[in-house]
Amino acid sequence: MFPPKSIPFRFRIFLRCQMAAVCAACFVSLAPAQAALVVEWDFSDNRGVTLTESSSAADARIRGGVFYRGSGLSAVRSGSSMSSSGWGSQSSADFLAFGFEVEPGHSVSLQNLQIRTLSSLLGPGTMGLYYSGDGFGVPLYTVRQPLFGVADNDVDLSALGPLTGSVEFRWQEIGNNSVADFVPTQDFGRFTVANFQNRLPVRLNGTISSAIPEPSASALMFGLLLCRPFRRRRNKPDLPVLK
Ligand SMILES: [Ca+2]
Ligand SMILES: [Ca+2]
Repeated sequence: MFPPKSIPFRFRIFLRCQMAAVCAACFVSLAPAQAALVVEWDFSDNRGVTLTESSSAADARIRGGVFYRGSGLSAVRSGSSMSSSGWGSQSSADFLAFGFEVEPGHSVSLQNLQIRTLSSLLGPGTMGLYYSGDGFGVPLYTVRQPLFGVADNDVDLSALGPLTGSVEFRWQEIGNNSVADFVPTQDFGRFTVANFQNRLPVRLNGTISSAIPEPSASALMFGLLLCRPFRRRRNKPDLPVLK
């Protein structure tokens, strides 16, 4: 059984431990990265007027930002959510923003955004999700807000690729047509965000990569270095025994 019995028992045990560590490191290195929490915001505990909403959890390599309104909007009282009025104009200041910052040395590949949105009857009818990567130029996603209902949006963001630094998303109205259709969006109409399916915090999921070698890779290199002298010894032909 490897390592051979010609090696002292203690050293064999040590080598076995190192080999096990190397195998574990290989397994971790080769395993596909699973999408996980990047950052989330919990609206379930909100009461009254929400001016801004801080992130409730985030990966250690991410600094969660706040949900905040553009200067064209006003806060409206709402429960378990964050609600805004002032959508009647077609101003670039009419937006609801949120985002995060990636710590230096890391990048994030987003998988999806999960968020519930709803509009009142004369609130904004069609909403677009924009992001800072293209200067909020083209909507990544659009949703037609349902009449007397909610939209649970599970937005695929996997096409964005690795993101670094500050990232911001914005909800903005597309056009100026209310949920009631054929009626312009009114300033007193509301747009509201809340927890996805009324149970999961608003959440960005994805995978985070590091430019710094992962511990598993370091362990692999360390293990290989330890094995080198041992492998040399195995391949070395036995010296003749002098008598
Ligand atoms: Ca909250
Ligand atoms: Ca508008």
